[in-house]
Amino acid sequence: MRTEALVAQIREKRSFLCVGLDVDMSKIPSFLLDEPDPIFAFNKAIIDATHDLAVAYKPNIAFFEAYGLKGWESLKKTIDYLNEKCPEVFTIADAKRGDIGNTARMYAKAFFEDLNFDSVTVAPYMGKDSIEPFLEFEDRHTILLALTSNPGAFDFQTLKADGIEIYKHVLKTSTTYTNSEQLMYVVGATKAEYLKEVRKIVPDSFLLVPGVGAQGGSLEEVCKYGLNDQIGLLINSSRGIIYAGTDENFADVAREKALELKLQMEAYM
Ligand code: OMP
Repeated sequence: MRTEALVAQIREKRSFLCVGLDVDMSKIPSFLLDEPDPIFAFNKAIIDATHDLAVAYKPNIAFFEAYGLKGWESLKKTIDYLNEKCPEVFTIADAKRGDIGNTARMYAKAFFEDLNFDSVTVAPYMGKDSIEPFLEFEDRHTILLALTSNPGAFDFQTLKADGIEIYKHVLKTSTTYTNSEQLMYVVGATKAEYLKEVRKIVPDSFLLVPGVGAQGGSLEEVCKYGLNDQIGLLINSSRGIIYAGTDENFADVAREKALELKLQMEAYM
């Protein structure tokens, strides 16, 4: 998907909500466990209930891989359903990959060609040759971890090298890569005050911002420092939406939570 199409969708839906599909079988309503594919049944219900409110969906690959072959089948069904049912939405494979060039190329093939995702999350630690193979895919986006939402982010990402924090090196250096216009960046909602600095380096890039809801990040702060002319934000909530309800009406409750966030976003647009 081209960035222009994402921006048009955001303006049309008046939302920059990303729904995270982090499906844990121990948390989904128990009646779904009788379904032949409980994970897909859960995702389908969530997608059906929220796709007019969300502009992006982010299946976190760990939650599928944890269930082996069956989990991978559920992932395939989920992405195929998203691409067929709501082709306008932006899809993110949250895989946090990163490896030497020829291996990176195979990761890129897996997520862009075989599964047909619009984007994939990538860890920047191994540098240029681990990232550029993803950028060779036209109209696909690579979402680099810049400043993550977890407490461990301070172990390395904010340390200084040559007087500059490492997450700033990630932002600056990556803008020199071939096809860097296809890069987006992860900045955690729990680090909203850093967005001012992030925007000085990448004023026009889209930022994927996880960490509102369950991790305590503030939507207001993120919007204050992160919004740009094209909106430039995708704000993810996973547990806060998908596990808000626990019984037969879980999808309706998920919709209510998604609507709450969408209305708050609309107010900041
Ligand atoms: P909730 O805390 O349940 O909303 O889920 C957050 C989702 O975003 C999970 O899938 C995380 O793996 C992911 N995430 C973070 O929480 N923090 C980050 O810094 C980066 C990500 C991510 O890349 O999406």
